[in-house]
Amino acid sequence: MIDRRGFMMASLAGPALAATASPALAAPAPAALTLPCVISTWDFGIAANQAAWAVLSKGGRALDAVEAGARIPEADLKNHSVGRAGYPDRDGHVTLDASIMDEKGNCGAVAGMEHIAHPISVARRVMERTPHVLLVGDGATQFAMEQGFPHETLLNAESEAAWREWLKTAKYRPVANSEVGTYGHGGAAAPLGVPGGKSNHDTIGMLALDAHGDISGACTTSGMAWKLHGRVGDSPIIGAGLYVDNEVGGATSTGVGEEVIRNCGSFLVVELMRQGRSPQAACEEAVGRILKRKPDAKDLQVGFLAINKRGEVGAWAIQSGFSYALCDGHKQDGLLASGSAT
Ligand code: SD4
Repeated sequence: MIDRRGFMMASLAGPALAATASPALAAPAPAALTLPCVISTWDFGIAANQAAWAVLSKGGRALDAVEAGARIPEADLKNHSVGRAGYPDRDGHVTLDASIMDEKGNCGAVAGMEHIAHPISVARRVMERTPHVLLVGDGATQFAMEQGFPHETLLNAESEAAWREWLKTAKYRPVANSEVGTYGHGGAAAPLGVPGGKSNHDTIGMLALDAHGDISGACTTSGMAWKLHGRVGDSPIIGAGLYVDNEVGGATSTGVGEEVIRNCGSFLVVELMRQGRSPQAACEEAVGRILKRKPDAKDLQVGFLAINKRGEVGAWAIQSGFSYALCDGHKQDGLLASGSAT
């Protein structure tokens, strides 16, 4: 278990730790962001935050901000972990997961949805135009098309080539999470590295506080590369990959979704903050809970990112390499390395 000193040292080492992830990494996290503000997972969160900032800086609603922000990596053809050009599942299908939640506790999500490039916007339509929370698979695609979203081929040449390369050595044997370097299918060393790690990271999780102090969150991903067809991760599960509560703050996660779902990760972080923990302490406790129940999870990556209503931010991961982007009126391109438990 990491102690406070360990965390401080990891934080101090942060910029060096993540220097390989991006040259733009800055100093350790500020004590708090000023409102309005937005934070998101990974270095591609910088561009997403700036799209969210365009909404927030004009006095816009946090919900509109997180939707606008999440759409940036969804549209990015160089990003193989979110939206268009996402890596496919074992059978070559690009299946997308997303969820969104507002300050009133309204939420919507889609899981395993194919052929629609902006799952975050479909999730918002589920929230606003249906009595439901979660639509899956073909039903989600059908709903999206009824709502006017274009039907597209999401697998691009680069992603297909990577999948075909993986197929050469894949054995399609489901394996335990503890087999490092494989994800879901034994036999092949994962060409993408540690599941959820630096080179196999997916998912943008985003949390925004608007000028009124209202919070919303969004989470969108193509999930783990080469997953079993039909596998759903944490990102579209409210309370796992995303949770916000306007009395407290919000949390989101990235990494191996199974471990997050098992521990109701984002809900846990928010509830710990409700009980008085700082966002940082809450993220550390949630990671610690995963490792306590399942020590083998040390070989996987899970990262939590959280913010409370005062704009205080926290982040913590099982392994080093998790970065997160911060944006407020002072600085719109902040990027920090999270500390880690191992
Ligand atoms: C999932 N949490 O589908 C997502 C993937 C991810 O870094 O974030 N990987 O489990």
